[in-house]
Amino acid sequence: MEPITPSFNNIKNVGLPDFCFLEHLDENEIMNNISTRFHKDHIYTYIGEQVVSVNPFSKKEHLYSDQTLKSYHNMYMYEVPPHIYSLAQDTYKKLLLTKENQCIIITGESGSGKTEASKILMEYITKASINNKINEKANSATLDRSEIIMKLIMDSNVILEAFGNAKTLKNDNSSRFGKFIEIEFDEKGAPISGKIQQFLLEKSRVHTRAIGERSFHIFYQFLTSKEITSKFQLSDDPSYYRYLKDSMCFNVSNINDGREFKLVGQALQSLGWTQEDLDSMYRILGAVLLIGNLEFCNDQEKANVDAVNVKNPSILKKIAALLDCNEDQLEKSLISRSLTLGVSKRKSSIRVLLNTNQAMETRDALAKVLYDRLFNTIIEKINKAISSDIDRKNIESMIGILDIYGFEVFENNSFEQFIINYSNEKLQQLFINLVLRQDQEEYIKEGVEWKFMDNYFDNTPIIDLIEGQPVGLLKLLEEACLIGQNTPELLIQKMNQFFGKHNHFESYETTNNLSITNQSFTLKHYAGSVTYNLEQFIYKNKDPLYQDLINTMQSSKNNFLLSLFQLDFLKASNQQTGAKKIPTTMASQFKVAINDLIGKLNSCQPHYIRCIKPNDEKRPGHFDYERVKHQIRYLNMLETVRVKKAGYCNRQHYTRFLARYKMIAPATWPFWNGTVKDGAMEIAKVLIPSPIDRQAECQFGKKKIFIKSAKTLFHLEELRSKQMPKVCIIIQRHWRGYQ
Ligand code: AOV
Ligand code: MG
Repeated sequence: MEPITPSFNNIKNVGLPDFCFLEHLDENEIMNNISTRFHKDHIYTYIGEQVVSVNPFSKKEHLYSDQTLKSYHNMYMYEVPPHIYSLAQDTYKKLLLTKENQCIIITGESGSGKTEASKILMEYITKASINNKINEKANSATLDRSEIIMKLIMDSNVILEAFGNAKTLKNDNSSRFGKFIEIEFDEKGAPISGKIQQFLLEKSRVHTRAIGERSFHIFYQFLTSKEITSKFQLSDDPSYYRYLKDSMCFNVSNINDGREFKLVGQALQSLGWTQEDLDSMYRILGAVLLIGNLEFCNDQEKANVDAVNVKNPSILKKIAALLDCNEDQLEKSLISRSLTLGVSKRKSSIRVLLNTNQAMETRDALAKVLYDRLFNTIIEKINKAISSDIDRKNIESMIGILDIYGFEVFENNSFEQFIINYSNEKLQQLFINLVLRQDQEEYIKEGVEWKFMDNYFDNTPIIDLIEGQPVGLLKLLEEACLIGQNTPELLIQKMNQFFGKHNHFESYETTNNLSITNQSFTLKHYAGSVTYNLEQFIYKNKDPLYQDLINTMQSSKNNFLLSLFQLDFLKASNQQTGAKKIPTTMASQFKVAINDLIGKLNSCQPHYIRCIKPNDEKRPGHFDYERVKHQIRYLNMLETVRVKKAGYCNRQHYTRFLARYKMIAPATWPFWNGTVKDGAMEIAKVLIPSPIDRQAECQFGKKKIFIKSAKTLFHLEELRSKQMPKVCIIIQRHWRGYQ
């Protein structure tokens, strides 16, 4: 195992385990350290109590063995090599100690390793909390419940990834939704319940995506089952379905769809899904794929030449059978739309026939709504299973784990990337606020000297540009959706009018940049510039949900399918009773959700994992210096280390400090009868005899000692190593005394 307390010798060999140990702090030193460590297979490094993780793109089994996991049990972060386990242990320990809610925020760009990190975290928390419960000698009923809950939460990962992840050009297993998993504990630290919150699934992936990408894993998975495809008379060939065929990618080299599908089935069953539920789900998946094969043709006999009919009625028949709804009604809701005219009692309804484009749009809207509702229902069912039978009074505190979609830039960026990158901006801002606040608070709480630092990159102007009031990009987009006249060109004009001179905004009017057309704009995000194509923004933000489609789904005889549309019944009755309105457009709903989440995270004790992607080719062992440097810059790493170092490179509880270093001072060795703080002061006297130097290097807080520089920490370790033979002799004598 890597020693946590480095001597100057091994710095050259394996790098320093904590960036705060760097004596001369600059970008090069950070880069050298991270690169040395990466090449020596040390993918984790601390910045104080944060963990920086560099994706190895290859399995490192020894890092996650049972033995390694056990070696982190009950240890403090500074005592053990950097690892996600030590951060998980620290989080759990703080939960037990303070009974305060904890959250772990995992950030990094697409493919940097956030989702993997979240699974490693959960594995540790599962094992540590159950182990703790055994030690607490809890009654066996609670122990069973804890084990069951954690197993269900772990199982739900498999399901969520199957339905919410997909291969993109950046990542073979990219999360296309954001998730916040809360594990709730009783007063003894046993997990007793859980909750999963999801953020805006990228549902347009069901019908469209870039060439070389895949739709959600589950579609390819369930087609591998001959039993299911023959039961529902579906083709098992993914290329038969236009929705899957269009992006020309069916297999992913390191993903075994058949094997994953078995795991998904087992996980769903362990959550209590019946065979009937599973069958209904397969019916919906099959129907969604077949919906994509529907085509429309002009109906010459109708007065309106634009009007269309379904060209392939046999497919329509199959879809109606799978969804157990009326075939004629289904066709009607795809090729026409009812419009309500007049007000209150004078209301009347007319039917408008759709043209080909409108019918195709309606068809895709049906596929999207079915899949999105299915995804939400799955999460609801998971939540029911992991929170049932629980008396909420028993919940003392929780650990929340946030794993969202990472910052991404493609050749063509649309509304989805805008939302994804906006949420990453929000997290970046939270990081800046919390990291500064956290340190400030700790220094003040402990009563040590502290000098304020504020020379970091602040992304507040970008966030204000996006969500500012009274005018921000979201507001303009919302207006474009609610008011008639809403073309991308008009929207761009409005954006220019308000933000043409903004430092983080560019458009064709403000720049000669050829990549920006009159249907696009560029935002200079904290992590880089992204040009967004506005073409689909208004449509996607409106996310029209055609009432006729909903009515058709609500006429189904399949109970499972009906349950997906239950909320619409509720909404309709709320509208009649005039209940509070929820925001109507996607972006404004997302803004409310992300701000609620930020509020929640703000009320927890935060812990950070910052993930770095070493190269864009997913190549094991390859460290692309420039790509990493770019990330180091926008992650504000140098500034973070500076802020941490401006304070103190190391802080330790007096009890631990005394236990580890008491052999250094004659006054504390072998026994010390005073307070732990006085004992630590005795050790510090031996460490730095000059009172002035000592005062500059060590600060004595209420519960912790703060050590300024890594040099002092190394010196401390050297003194300890020198005294170790003496300790061994005494221990041997002690044992002989018993023999
Ligand atoms: P992400 O969550 O950050 O991207 P993932 O966690 O999905 O990224 O990681 C991408 C891939 O990198 C994984 O599928 C693994 O193959 C590999 N990987 C990541 N972490 C490790 C690790 N610790 N050890 C070995 N391999 C790893 V996105 O969801 O796209 O933002 O939206
Ligand atoms: Mg992910």
